Amino acid sequence: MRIDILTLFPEMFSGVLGSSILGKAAEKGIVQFGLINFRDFSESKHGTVDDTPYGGGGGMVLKPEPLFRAVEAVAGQAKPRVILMCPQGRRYDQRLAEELAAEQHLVLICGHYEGYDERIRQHLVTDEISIGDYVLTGGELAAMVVIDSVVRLQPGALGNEQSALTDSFTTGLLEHPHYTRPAEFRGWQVPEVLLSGHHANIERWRLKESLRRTLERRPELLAQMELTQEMQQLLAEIEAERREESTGGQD
Ligand code: 21W
Repeated sequence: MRIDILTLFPEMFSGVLGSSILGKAAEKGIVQFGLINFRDFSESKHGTVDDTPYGGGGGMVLKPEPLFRAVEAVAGQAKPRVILMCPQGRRYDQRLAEELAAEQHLVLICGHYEGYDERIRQHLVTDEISIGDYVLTGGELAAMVVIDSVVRLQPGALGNEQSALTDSFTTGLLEHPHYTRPAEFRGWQVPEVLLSGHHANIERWRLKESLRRTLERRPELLAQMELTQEMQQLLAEIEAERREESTGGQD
């Protein structure tokens, strides 16, 4: 997979793209990154990339020419997904990460606190993505979130012990609690079942605690899921335990 990033601040990416899973994926040839400063594609000798808005008002608007020229320079023959990182875009989630992970070539466009000339949206961009309802100073951090989540889904990007298949947003449940040594820490015990060596009971406990956590924190995830017989049984137990607690154990 190839990922080209169009930004006025390419230096923001060097740490993230060079480190850890992403750096190793690039070393292994699983992904190739291109960092393009679209100021280099400006038509003016001063490197102008924005201008005042037609119709007046404040702020600046990114001009179409530098972005069109930069995308045309990286696009090649096949048509890449050209993604504009912007607050008005489709909300990013694991489903969209999986969709993008299946592409050969992504081009990510990052801007700052300014508008884009509408012709960029209409005639250059194939997708607009937001990573959530909060205001960033620019699209770069959002692009890094997309890149990180897409690259780790590429075959061979994760070590064997980390599997994308068991991620909570892939299984649909939040993770169960984890414990390691010591078995007692400042008087707090590790749950007995985890020390028992009884694997079937341990799996059942883990599934139950995953369900409990999802019910408590993200009930809308459970509502969207198909539940097995075992999950329904465990949820019934959890609900009985909750009723028990809310009556103070008096019945
Ligand atoms: C913040 C850009 C506000 C534009 C005309 C002139 C990319 C982002 C961003 C930013 C505005 C994402 C205006 C979640 C985000 C991003 C910077 C509004 C006002 N109009 N996902 N000026 N949150 N943010 N422009 O902020 O570019 S993906």
